[in-house]
Amino acid sequence: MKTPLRIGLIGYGFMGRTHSNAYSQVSHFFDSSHVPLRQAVCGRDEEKVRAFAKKWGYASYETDWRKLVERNDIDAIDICTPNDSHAEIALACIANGKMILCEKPLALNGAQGEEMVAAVEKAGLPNLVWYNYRFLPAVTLAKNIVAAGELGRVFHYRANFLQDWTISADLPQGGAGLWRLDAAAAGSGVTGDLLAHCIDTARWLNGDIVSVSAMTETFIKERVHNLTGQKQAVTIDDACAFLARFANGSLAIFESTRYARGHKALYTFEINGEKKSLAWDLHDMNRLSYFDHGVPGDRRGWSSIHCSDGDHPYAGNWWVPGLCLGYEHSFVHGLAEFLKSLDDPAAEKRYPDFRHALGTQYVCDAVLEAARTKQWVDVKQA
Ligand code: SOE
Repeated sequence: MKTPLRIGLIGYGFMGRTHSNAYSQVSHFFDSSHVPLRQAVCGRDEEKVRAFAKKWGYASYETDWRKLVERNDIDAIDICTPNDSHAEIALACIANGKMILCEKPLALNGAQGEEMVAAVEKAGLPNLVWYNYRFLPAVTLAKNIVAAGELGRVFHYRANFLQDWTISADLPQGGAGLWRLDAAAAGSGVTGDLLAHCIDTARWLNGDIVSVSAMTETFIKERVHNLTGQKQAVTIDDACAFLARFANGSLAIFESTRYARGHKALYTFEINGEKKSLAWDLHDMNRLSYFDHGVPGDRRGWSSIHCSDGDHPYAGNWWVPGLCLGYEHSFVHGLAEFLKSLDDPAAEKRYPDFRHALGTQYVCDAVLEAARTKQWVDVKQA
């Protein structure tokens, strides 16, 4: 028997679209006794939210998120608003007994995240944070290889997330689309927005990060604020690089910027173990680069696994072998994992829940503190 999972989506920007696509696709490709229904979408601009509801097949709309979370025909709320409202909305969802799927990062900082984790765990409500990249077949294959112990002792982890969209000094901060430049709405710049992705993947693959040393820079010091029309100080980190130690003794280097001319969204990582190394690149997302030192010397070299065969994670649920998947599939897979755990709450969770995302938040907080104090900082563990 199928159980409907009536979704209420709050926010309908870029992430609202990726999640709506996942709700519409998942039941066609992944079996679960839970079937998401696009029950309602919420946004402040009535004309726009009505148009979004029509385009994406939501049965109704609201213009006040408080009304949405109080509706008794909604089972789960998807929070796709800017970061400064995640905690308030999540706490209201919990008070109203709703499951939560929250856009990353979990909150503005660890203190907010702790309150969210305590409340959601006390209420026993299923919860997910949409760190999506781990659900791409090549990244999940990397996880499976590492988890099987095939790398042996891990020595190094390195990751980059590079963009170039904020280089122009004329770009304003704040408001729709540009709240990521406004520290009040975003909490931080590239650390919470981009490095948080790298940290989620890194912690999933290689375990806890225990200490960090960091530097940040704000290249453009003032920008016009869309909400006030005034030039205001920019207080986000435009770029951040940090060194880290993992609990397993390996060393890491992470870098992110929105000032790497030519790079739109280049997320890469590499992990080096005593027996094998793995590397991945978002621009070639279906491939996992793989080096096996166990191969005879004259055949040894990096190989490139195209993760599109039935043997590869998630790929068998889609088309025939060899055909590619894309960015949008990562959200479908994350949702499929969430539905799987509703079917079987005892099964291993492959998705980041609030507690895991709090651990990532603690790393971000420690990175920003390390940059501020120019000291190594120990990372609080979730
Ligand atoms: C920023 O440009 C952004 O859209 C992030 O907010 C997303 O989380 C990332 O996946 C792509 O880049």
